Amino acid sequence: MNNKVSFDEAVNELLPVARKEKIKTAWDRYEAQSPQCGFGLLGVCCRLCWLGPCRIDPFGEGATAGVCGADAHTIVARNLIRGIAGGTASHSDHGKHTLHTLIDLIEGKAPAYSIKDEQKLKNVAAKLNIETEGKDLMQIAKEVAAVTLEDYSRQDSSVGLTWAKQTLPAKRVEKLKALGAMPHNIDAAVSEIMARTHIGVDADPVNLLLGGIKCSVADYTGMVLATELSDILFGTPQPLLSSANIGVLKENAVNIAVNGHNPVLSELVCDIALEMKEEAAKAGAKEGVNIVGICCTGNEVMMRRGIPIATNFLSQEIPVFTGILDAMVVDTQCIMPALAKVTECYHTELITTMDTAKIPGATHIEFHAHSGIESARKIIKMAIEAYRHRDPKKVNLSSHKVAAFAGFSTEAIVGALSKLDAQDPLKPLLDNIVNGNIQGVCLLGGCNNTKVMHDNSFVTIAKELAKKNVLLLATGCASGALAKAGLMTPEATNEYAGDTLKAVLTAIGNAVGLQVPLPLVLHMGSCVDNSRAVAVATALANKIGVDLDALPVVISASECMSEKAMSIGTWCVSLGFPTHLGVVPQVLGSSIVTEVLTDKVKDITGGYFIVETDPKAAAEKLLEAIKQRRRGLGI
Ligand code: NFS
Repeated sequence: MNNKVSFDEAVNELLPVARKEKIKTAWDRYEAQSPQCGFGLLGVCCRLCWLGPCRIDPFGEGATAGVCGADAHTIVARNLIRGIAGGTASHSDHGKHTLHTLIDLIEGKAPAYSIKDEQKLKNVAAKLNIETEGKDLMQIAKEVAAVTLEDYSRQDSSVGLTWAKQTLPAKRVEKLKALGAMPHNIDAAVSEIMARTHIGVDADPVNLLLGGIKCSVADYTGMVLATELSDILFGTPQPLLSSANIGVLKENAVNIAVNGHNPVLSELVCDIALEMKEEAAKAGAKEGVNIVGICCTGNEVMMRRGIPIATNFLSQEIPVFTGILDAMVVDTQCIMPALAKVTECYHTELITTMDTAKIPGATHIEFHAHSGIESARKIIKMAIEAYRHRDPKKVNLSSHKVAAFAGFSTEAIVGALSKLDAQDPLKPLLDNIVNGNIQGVCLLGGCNNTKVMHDNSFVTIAKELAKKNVLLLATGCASGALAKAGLMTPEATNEYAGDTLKAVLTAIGNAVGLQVPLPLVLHMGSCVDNSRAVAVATALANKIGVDLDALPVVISASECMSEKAMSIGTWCVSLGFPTHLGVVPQVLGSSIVTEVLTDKVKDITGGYFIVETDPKAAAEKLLEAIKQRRRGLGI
């Protein structure tokens, strides 16, 4: 098999180590799965009841319906919206965990946590229409928590989700309501999908897709509240300098990778790591404890603390092959169970922490908000112990490490712009969009996928769009890829940005006292932090009195893979954005579903999917979508 699987040379260099040791990685497992099931790829396989499994012949020569009579359109639509429900459940579960940590704090049951950003709490309260005058912080937090809890528990279906209504433009909220796509309760939206896709319920593909749109609004809601409550508890990110790629592991430190999505645990691990420096030194690790990040937990701690990011989703097994990763602590989502087998061949401890996310072969150290400090200590102790058992024969150091700026929260972006215009911070951004210095904005997000070369599409699309003066934002594993590729630096702006974009990023860089341009790609955080990009877009839309679908803002998920990516992609379309997918979604078995997603949905939400697997062609299509929006605005 080809050893050049990635744009990231650290991956290409360490993969042969695994091959030599006969350890299988995601790329080997993908090869073993190939060719993948054609029915599955088209979405025409139904396993929803035990009459089946049924599958539809895509060539029209065999079965045209399952045993119950469901045809390809029904089956494809049901499969898709079940994926959206899965993604929504995941994000909202993350949000709920953060909410319950806040509630535990308010009730005095989470001594390790505090309100780190008081101003953010007040701003959130104001956004949710909660009066703050004369109330102490804990009272405000209590009321924010109560309003948030209602979005998970409201039974009155005539009332929409508060967080969605208060964070989206009024015009969008009205549109969603008119479509019947404003949920009243996040959990209910998920269970509604499960119920309507049961055998013998909703068979109308278009109605099913509308259900998917409604659920995706619940997904957005779970994400925005997860981001905002995390900022309250852990601080709102501000620009900082960090580093990226596997070279962030240190030979003389106890290296711990935090992997997953939930900052509730990783924040404590980072706090306690500082305290246990001496203990690590006693074990021989002169540089103490070195925390690095993987996937979205990595993005969370990078954004708030400048913790370096080692790698992203698809290459999460790779750091183990350096032989100097002492522990990988995982929380939830996008954690490959394969890690247990890979770490078994090394001294690396794999530690799971959540009741709902255990992996056979891993050590489980239960983590709860009330006893988090003890768990974090146990985890770090285990890592220090593992450090003593490193096998020098298995050490393969990687020199791949680049600088990466992160921390571009909405507040940080507005703060930087306010240096240009203190009274009206959005004006400089808007003026530059109107005069064409900035053609539009593209949010690069989403996962990695073995179906395309690792990290390659993100980098290609970013460079192509930057050349054409498109402002680039990034989240999730896209930001991991772009950070590793060195695109989150001022140098990248100088090298790749078109002249007018460069001038704007330089002007802002100078205004904030950097004396260099802002980075080419602004790191906005983890996947739930896609909500930060919506906040920027909403502020722009509100300022000029239009809905989101009028803005020259596009989304690209060029290596999408997870159910969460399905739900995010769908809400991007629900909110009105042209949304690129660089991996073919499993819907082509239905002409109706395909047509609705790529075309007809435009008429109802203004957004639509662009499916293009070639990154250069994708960049052109995204640019064309931006130009179309500009024409619509008459600019
Ligand atoms: Ni998003 Fe983050 Fe990565 Fe994809 Fe998984 S880690 S939440 S789902 S793979 S971007």
